[in-house]
Amino acid sequence: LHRIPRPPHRVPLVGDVVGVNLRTPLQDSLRVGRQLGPIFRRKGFGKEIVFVWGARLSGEMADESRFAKHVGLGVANLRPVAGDGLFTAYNHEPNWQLAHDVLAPGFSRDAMESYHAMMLEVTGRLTDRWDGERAAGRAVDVPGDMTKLTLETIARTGFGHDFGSFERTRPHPFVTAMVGALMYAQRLNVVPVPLAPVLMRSATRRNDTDVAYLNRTVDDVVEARINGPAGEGDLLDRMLDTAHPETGERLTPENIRRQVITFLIAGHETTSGALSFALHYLAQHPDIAARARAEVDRVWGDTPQPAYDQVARLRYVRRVLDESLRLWPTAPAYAREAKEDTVLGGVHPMRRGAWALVLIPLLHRDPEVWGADTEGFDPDRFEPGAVRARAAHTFKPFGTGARACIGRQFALHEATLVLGLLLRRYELRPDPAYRLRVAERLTLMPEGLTLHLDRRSPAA
Ligand code: MNH
Repeated sequence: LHRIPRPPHRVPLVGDVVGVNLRTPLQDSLRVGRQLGPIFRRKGFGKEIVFVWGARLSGEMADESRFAKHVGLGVANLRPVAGDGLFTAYNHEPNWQLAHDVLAPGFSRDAMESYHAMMLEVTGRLTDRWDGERAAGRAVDVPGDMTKLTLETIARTGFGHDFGSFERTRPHPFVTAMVGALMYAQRLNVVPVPLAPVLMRSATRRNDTDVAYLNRTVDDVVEARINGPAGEGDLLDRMLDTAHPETGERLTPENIRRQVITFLIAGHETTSGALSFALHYLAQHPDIAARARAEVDRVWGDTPQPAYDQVARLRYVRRVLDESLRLWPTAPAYAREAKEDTVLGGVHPMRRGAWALVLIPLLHRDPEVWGADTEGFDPDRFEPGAVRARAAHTFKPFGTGARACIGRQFALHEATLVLGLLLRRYELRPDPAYRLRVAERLTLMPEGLTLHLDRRSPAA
């Protein structure tokens, strides 16, 4: 451990966390990481965490024969909410493989194609709302409305449920409870463990209420399905009806509840942030927006509703999304543990089970990979030639290995479709006073982002 750099001023007991902003622990670590280099450690209240971001070391940790997902920190803190659901399951828990096998077909090409019409329909509700805001001369609340959009999309496609988000002025209570639970899980990382019960007493009570609300919501969704008509072969149908093809095993009702919570949260929170950052960068770069818009016009023509196959053909729009996820991967870190005793980078011995946190925003800014100007927004970094020229494991917004994101194609289809529809319909005008501020609640979100819209003419 002594070979790993750490901040110079370490205070007894408290450690390296003096001056840490409790609201932005991740951005704090990015700042420290920039100073200390590709591997470093920080200690807070007795817990020492090793961070890795250099492309070479992160690449090594992507080797599935030596490393695996570690359920720790923010992920472990979500166990009371998501239990042994896919995202929070330990590698050794049998429900991981079972649920993975039952749900994987829900993300196949055929399944995705069946979600497409629902995604279009939900986006229609967004543009109705945005047309109204535009007509009234009001700016739109980008993160708020992207959250409505992505929550409705996963609820509808996965569970045949409608939260009515667009008919509300305030966020749906599910979202409020979810944000509360995510913030609470994040705070547990930065509060001294022995003091947590005292310092967090009221927060803990609040969290219990939030978790109870989340449970109740999903129980209603599941019950409606059991008592009502079957769905159209969505995620919930698969969980209720499918026995494992080889073992005949089924998911238990308690596990299904955990999976529904997992998907309702994981299925919308990160995509909402990704769309919000992309809209921010498009508004800041009119030249890039114009190029993306020209592509939409060219590929979609004037078909009012693009077909499933027309979405993946928006190559440049997709690069805009990739570049946004490079700068602000909305699930900004993942933990990896050694499967056996090993030596990282030929220098750092790790015992079996020892783990480190990969800081994705810094990996995505490693100058050895991305060049000197790592802050500049440039979708051409994702041109096919440039991608081929880059080393493997240098772009990791969806994590890595067997435990990487199961919803990747879902998120990319949804986000590309939505960006295409919005670019075709509106010109985006930023608030000149807005400076990007990134809010953290385990995931990242551009805080307070509003945009003015101009309807394009001729109206598309
Ligand atoms: Mn998603 C795992 C990022 C969209 C459902 N997701 C992960 C991981 C990352 C991630 C990173 C790995 C975490 C870890 O190693 O601890 N996910 C994203 C991003 C987006 C996203 C950046 C959008 C952009 N995720 C989605 C969507 C869904 C989803 C959409 C569902 C519809 N993600 C999951 C699930 C897992 C996961 C479930 C856990 C998979 C597993 O461990 O088997």
